[in-house]
This record gives sequence, structure tokens and C-alpha cells, in this order.
Amino acid sequence: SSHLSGSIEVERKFVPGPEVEKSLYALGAELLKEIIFRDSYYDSAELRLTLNDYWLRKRGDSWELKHPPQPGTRGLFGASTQYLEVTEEDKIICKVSEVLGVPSPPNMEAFGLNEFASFVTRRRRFQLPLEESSSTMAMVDLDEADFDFAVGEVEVIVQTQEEVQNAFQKVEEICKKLGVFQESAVQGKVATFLQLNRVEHYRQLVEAHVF
Ligand code: TPP
Repeated sequence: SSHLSGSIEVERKFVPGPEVEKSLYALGAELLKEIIFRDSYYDSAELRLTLNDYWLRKRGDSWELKHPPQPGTRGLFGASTQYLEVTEEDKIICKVSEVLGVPSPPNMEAFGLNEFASFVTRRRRFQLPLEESSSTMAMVDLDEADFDFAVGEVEVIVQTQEEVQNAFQKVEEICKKLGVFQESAVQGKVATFLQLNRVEHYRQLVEAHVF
């Protein structure tokens, strides 16, 4: 809705075992699409965005920003996360200038940010059938990144904070049904990329409790 700055993405990552596809089809999931995209992530020289848990990327030709719903809070529920996803460029510019403490430039390029990660993902997106009691869709992504890393995620998108608790429950329930529920957090693509390629940046994020 128009008063919100984006959708709330509630998700939980998992290590995709060899049986996960079978489990998906057994639950009635449908393969929606297979897509390949490049993500390039950006930050200031001082790493001001990522140290505040702001994730700015160009996916294909589009800018996207993910950030915690309330500034300074981590939207955690066990090892599940909630992030706001902003896709309108003027809103992204507004948020980024706020976090960096600089005036809003006319376009993204004028921030002069540095790329700190870039990789290609092959994603297979599955859609789970709707249960009668709920109106929100659940998606399962099976991702393979080009640095030899595979990760899965269960994701529910909601529009209001009131819906978040239910979404967390639903995401956990789906992980359990798929046999991929792990108590502790599973590292995603960006964290893994940084751990492999940008050790000092990774260390700072761990120290700041972002990872
Ligand atoms: N996941 C955990 C468990 N902790 C975190 N601090 C983050 C993620 C930080 N984070 C939030 S959004 C994001 C990162 C690194 C960008 C990448 O999002 P991700 O969900 O890994 O990739 P996508 O599915 O959007 O491609």
C-alpha cells in the first residue's frame, strides 16, 4: 500500500539437501520459473550501509535496497529474518542519503559508491499451494551462485507489521515440512561471498553483529 516504503520479506535460509526437490513436489509445490541474474552490491568507503544492515544492490538493471523494518533493530525470529525491500529508485536514494548523512543526489551513480560483491545466481523458484486459512503466498527459492555455493530460502511477503508474526510461523512450518529446518542461521550468498573474498569487510560485519 502507498503509505509503506516497500514489502516486508520474511524469510528463512536452509542448506538444500538432495531430497528437497522431492519434498517440494510432495507438498504440491510448482516450479514457477528458473532465472539467472547478476547481483552487484554497493557501499561507501566507510561501509556505512552494510554496517547498518542496509543492503544496496543492482540486480540486472534494477536497484534494490533491503533494510531492517525499524532502524537499529534486527527483525529476527529465531534464525528467520524480516527485511523491507524497496525497489523505487527515488525512495532508495532517499533512504541511502539518510544513512550516509549526505544530501540526496539526482541519481544513484552520483553517490560514488564502491562495488564490494558481484556474482551470478541461478534461481529456481517454487510456489507452494495456498492453505485455506491463509491468503499469503509462500515461495521457495533454490539458488546456486557462481562461486560454487548453494542455498535455499523459504519466503513469505507481507504488507504490514501485523502480519509478520504469522509469516514467521508459516516460514518455520514450511521448513519443517520440507525437512530443512535448522535451528541456527544459515549463511546466505553475500555473507559467504564476503567471507571468501573480502575477509576484512566480513570481520567488521561480524564485529558489528550484522552477521
Ligand atoms: N541473513 C542473515 C541471517 N543475517 C543478516 N544480517 C543478513 C541476512 C543480512 N542481509 C539482509 S538482506 C541481505 C543481507 C546480506 C542481502 C542479501 O539478501 P539474501 O536474502 O541473502 O539474498 P537474496 O535472496 O535477496 O538474493
